[in-house]
Amino acid sequence: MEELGRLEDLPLEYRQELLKQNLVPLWPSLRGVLPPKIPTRQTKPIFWEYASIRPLLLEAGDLAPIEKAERRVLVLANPGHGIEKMQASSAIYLGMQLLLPGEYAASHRHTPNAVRMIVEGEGAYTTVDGDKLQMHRGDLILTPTGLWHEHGHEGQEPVIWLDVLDLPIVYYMETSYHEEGKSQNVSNGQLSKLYVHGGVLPTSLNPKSNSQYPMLRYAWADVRASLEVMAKQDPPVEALQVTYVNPLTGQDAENILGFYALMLRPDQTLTLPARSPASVYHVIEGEISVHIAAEQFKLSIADTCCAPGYTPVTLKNHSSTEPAYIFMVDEAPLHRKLGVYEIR
Ligand code: 1HN
Repeated sequence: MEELGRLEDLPLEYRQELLKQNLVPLWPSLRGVLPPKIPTRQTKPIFWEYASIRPLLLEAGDLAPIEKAERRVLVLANPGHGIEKMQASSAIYLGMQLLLPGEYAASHRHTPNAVRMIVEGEGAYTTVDGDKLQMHRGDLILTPTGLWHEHGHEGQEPVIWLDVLDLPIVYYMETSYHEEGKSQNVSNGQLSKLYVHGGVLPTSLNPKSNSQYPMLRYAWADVRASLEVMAKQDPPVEALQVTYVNPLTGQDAENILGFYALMLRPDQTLTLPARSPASVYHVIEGEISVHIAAEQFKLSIADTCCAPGYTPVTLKNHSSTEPAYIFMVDEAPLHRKLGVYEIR
């Protein structure tokens, strides 16, 4: 990249004087922070195979007792950011969490927003803001900023889910912290179950109607059914995609990251245009390939990959008979709020 004068070309004495006063000349670094036309991205296209994570996560079940670990998680880290930073992208954190039968992960709350995408196993629940939410495969459960949450397991088999947080950006802003709490009282509200169909909302007679986040669980059965209805439309809808939204506002379910479910018809290829946010793809059902710039990944059920922003992504269903279903995450709500969202 073209430089605007080099630091080394300045007199040594001058540089030392600047340093002493905590001053830095901009011109040698200007092109670095404002590259021409397209941002420099540390986020690399990376793929994580569930079949390889699973045995290591189960081994962590022996190595890390839940009381000591608090949350038993293997983080899906993007080496482009430095693996120790525990980031998938600049704003997205991903982790696979294991809860064993009988275990309890104590109540806490924190500033980063979280969601869980349930990957495997029955019988676990998470209680968020007093709402006890059962976890079934494919369900999306929200833990928005500041809400108390705890996990428990009343079933027989290990339960595994994908955690998605905006931790990297909240940490970068120096706003990340947590509080420990006591076990929550479960309210009988089952508020999330009241939000069943788009277009109608329960008229506010319930005691928690003041909650900013009335819907905390999006059952996979319902989301899948919505995609199936879209798939039957005539004329056909090209991109079978739904956005997880807050039913009170119609806006994205959380403030920073966006969550979506996509259906690919048998043999369908779908190209998503280059957009400014980084994105994550996680297979709920089916076998797909994901092309990201020069990389191509083959994803089976529960596999996950991520793509940098400003890069087109092509999704392809490998089956000629079965649809494929994909959970997608991006940083679009953040980019829109900041005014930097772009489609190229
Ligand atoms: C957290 O609170 C959970 O509550 C999971 O299950 C993963 C990663 C970073 C920070 C907080 C949870 C997390 C986390």
